[in-house]
Amino acid sequence: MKDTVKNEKLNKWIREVADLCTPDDVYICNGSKDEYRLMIDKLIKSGIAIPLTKRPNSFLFRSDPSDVARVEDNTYISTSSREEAGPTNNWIAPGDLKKTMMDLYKGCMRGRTMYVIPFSMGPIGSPISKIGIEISDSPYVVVNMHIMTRVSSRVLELLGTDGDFIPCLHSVGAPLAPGQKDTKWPCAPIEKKYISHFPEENLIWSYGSGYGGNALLGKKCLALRIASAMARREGWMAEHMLILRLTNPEGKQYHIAAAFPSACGKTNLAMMQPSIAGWKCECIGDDIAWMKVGADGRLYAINPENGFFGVAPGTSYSTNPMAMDTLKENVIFTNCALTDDGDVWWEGKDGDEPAHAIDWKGKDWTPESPTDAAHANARFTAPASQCPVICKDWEKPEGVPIDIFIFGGRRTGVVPLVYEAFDWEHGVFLGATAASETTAANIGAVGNLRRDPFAMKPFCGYNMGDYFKHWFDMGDKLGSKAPRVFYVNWFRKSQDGKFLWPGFSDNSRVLKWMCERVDGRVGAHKTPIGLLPNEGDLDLSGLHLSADSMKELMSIDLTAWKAEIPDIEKHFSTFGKRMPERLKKQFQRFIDALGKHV
Ligand code: TSX
Ligand code: MN
Repeated sequence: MKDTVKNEKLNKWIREVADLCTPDDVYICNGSKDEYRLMIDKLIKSGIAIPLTKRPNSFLFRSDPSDVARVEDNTYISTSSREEAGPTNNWIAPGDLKKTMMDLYKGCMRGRTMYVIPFSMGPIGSPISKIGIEISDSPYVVVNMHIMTRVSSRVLELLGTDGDFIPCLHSVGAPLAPGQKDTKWPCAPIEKKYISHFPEENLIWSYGSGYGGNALLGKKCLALRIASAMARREGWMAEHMLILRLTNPEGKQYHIAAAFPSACGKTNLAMMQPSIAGWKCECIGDDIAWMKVGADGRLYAINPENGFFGVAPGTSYSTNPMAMDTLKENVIFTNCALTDDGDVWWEGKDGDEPAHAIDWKGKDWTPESPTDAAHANARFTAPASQCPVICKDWEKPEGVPIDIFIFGGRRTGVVPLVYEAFDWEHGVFLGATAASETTAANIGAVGNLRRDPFAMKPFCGYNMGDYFKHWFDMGDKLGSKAPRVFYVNWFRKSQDGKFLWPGFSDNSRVLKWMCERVDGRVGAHKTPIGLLPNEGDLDLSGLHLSADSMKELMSIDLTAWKAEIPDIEKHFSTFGKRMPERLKKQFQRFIDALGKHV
């Protein structure tokens, strides 16, 4: 251990954690292919990883049925005061939470190996990147971190003797008594799961879950919750946004960052291939954007991740062919179904459903079975570098200059296909009021309207009222170089219940209009809710869309918009004193504009 770890803070922390958690072994990861292979081989031997004959170097894992998703009710932002965490976060005082968790951590790695995982979020050495060290007793976490982050001994070198890092402590919370046989997916019961963030000291403590964002701490915990708090302190942005590059037929590049709540097809948009001739679209990231103001005053974005941790069900050659091609080899699948010929399957995959499969719980499944073969939150973990349309500049240390921000949600009615904010301040209002109707993928009733400001509700590591203010502050800093802001809704339905907009590749038509707005090539008309495309400006060439459908898609029903006011009022009132005056002013402007158009 002494040989590889020269960083004092890290050495001390490793020793403290080992003393507390009492693992059988400590292993420092180097991120190499050999290390990955050795870990996978062990997981295969114990029956935890299932090799897939159809996909080279790819494996299926099945989680415990109780450990299948992020646990938001067990997720805490532990700041000195409850006020600092704000109304959108669970809060326990740091002293109390640490005491509770220290008791849980005591001896929790008995019978297991403690892995020390040095990783970089963002290209190693980029001025925008951050170094994290995850300590985990889960080999599944190690192999996933290999794909999702840059795990490397170079990170330790970069740390040197006194460099700083974000400590991320993780345990599945299932110590083994001497001779006790391990389960295939060890984890703790729900009442012992804690996903805790201490933003005032850049610290993450996770206990009891081995799944996704609860356990792969570089992603939601570090790159969003902790990073958002750092970004506010340091004057940059950590956002729940995809990043893409559009290139027009003349070769001009536009960079777009877009925030959507879950079940809106964010990964699909990130890898979308345009249906309009001459336009090119490349993926830079599908989930998180870290953005800093560059020397030229523009906003530059990097994708801090190294892979895609995507929802498998619904992913197909028709919804996302580029994702499907990303998944051909070197992939970890979790909670997908296993076919008899040794491939994975999930609901919504292309072709016929298999006549027989093993479902995500390890049981026989046929099309007659009453349950789904794959879990609705089944995932793929795949290297971003394997995406056929990954942008050649996706690892550029300085990032790409953002021209356009998009917010959106899934709305059956009311919200038109696309509109532009009048200015940055109005754009902040659009982000702050973003809402989506719940689908079967959410818990609770289908079709309820849920506010998810900036798609950051589960991921903002501090008071969301202050987060809104941070957006205004960034606007002040960026001035005329701020990205233009748009709102989209791909999901509006006609009176007879059919989607009005074809979506997917045809969304490129909407993005094209945004680019032409940036260049001042097209106008827009002012409405109470924002700037709408003028008739004929949206490129609908080759699209079979009736004039009536288009009219319905772009229509603004002022009565329906007025009916939104009480819900926005209720939403905004939860932020109390922390609600920026400038946002209240935007809301008042919105109310007034609607009032004038009776
Ligand atoms: O991801 C989606 N996008 C963004 C794509 C770049 N989805 C899937 C959402 C679930 C995650 C969409 N679904 C989109 C969309 O733009 N639009 C729709 C709605 C829709 C569904 C099916 C059709 C059309 C629209 N089919 C036909 O028109 C044949
Ligand atoms: Mn996400």
